[in-house]
Amino acid sequence: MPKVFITGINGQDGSYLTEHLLSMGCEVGGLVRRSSVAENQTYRINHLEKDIKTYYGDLTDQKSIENALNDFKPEKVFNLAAQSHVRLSFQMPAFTASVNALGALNVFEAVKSCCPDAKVYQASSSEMFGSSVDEDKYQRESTPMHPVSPYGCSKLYAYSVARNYRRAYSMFISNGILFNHESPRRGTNFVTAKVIEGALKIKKGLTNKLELGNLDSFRDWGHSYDYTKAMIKLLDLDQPEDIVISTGVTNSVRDLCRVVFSKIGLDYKDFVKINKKYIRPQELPFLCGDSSKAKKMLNWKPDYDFDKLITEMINSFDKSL
Ligand code: NAP
Ligand code: F7E
Repeated sequence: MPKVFITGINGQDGSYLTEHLLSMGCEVGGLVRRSSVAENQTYRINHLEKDIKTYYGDLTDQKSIENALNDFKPEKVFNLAAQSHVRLSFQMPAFTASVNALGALNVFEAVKSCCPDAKVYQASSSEMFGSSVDEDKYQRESTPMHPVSPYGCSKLYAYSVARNYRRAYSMFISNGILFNHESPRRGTNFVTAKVIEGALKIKKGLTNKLELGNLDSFRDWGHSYDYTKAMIKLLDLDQPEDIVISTGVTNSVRDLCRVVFSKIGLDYKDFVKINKKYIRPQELPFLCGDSSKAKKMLNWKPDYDFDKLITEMINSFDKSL
């Protein structure tokens, strides 16, 4: 079975992807950043520790990527590492570009020199579409990309250089253009996890309000468990491709609040307050992905819908609070 290397292995997607790959019998290695609190750093993959090989490294340090690849000798590389928070990318634009854009370039260069035949997955994002929506209100592979955040711009650079290296150096690099995906392992400063954790804390009497930003943006929310399966299928193709992964169903942040609070017997209007600090300098107002290409080429469709995703996240956060 193939040897697979993952940057961002301890992130939300990295942990689900590793579980899928190990269950298929793959050998899995990955890059982990040094942190002053090492025990927090790897909480999502601690249960997998004995089955994987991790290397300290950073996407901004190309030598560290090369050292890991030369030692592990992968046949597939998933580049999932990123500064993945859109609002924070406005506060740290250069850092975001350095990790997400130049960091991806470092990964492609490291693969080119250490394991040029390896198939590479680049974690591209629906945030690259920005303000752009087709007339039928979907985004798809052919939709023009007009990003509206430093994060979106950084991901568009990585997406473009992936396509460039594919043609220039005949490298196998595929872009998975993934719409928002969540899970019980989602960081709590992303809106689904924040709303669920906040609502449960209110229910338990630990706080009496939840402060949010824009309630009127729409997102197409799926589950990381499903989306990481699509990543694997994308690299199983014989040719590199750029493919949208989405549910095709969109909900507003207000819908999310209504559903979450009502599932635990509360009315969100009594507790949700707007705090300007969570409003972005520029917002992406609407996302809804057409994943027909994934259905056709990957035979992929999600198992989780919005309701099943939210229910699982509520149950999981409830147990851990
Ligand atoms: P995540 O939970 O934030 O994980 C990001 C991972 O990248 C973490 O392991 C993080 O390590 C690592 N990382 C950050 N900076 C790094 C650096 N300089 N060098 C090495 N590693 C670094 O994100 P996710 O939800 O799993 O997303 C995975 C990828 O898909 C990301 O590239 C994200 O931008 C992209 N994406 C996500 C979504 C989504 O909705 N989840 C949608 C489209 C695309 P630390 O723990 O040390 O920070
Ligand atoms: O925001 C609004 C916010 O931070 C969703 C990343 O995984 O998906 C993710 O990026 C919406 C936005 O995700 C709060 O303004 C309101 O409209 O959960 P989010 P995101 O920005 O869509 C894309 C596809 C990625 O690639 C990214 O890596 O919710 N919102 N109030 C809020 N958002 C947050 N975080 N916190 C609030 O208080």
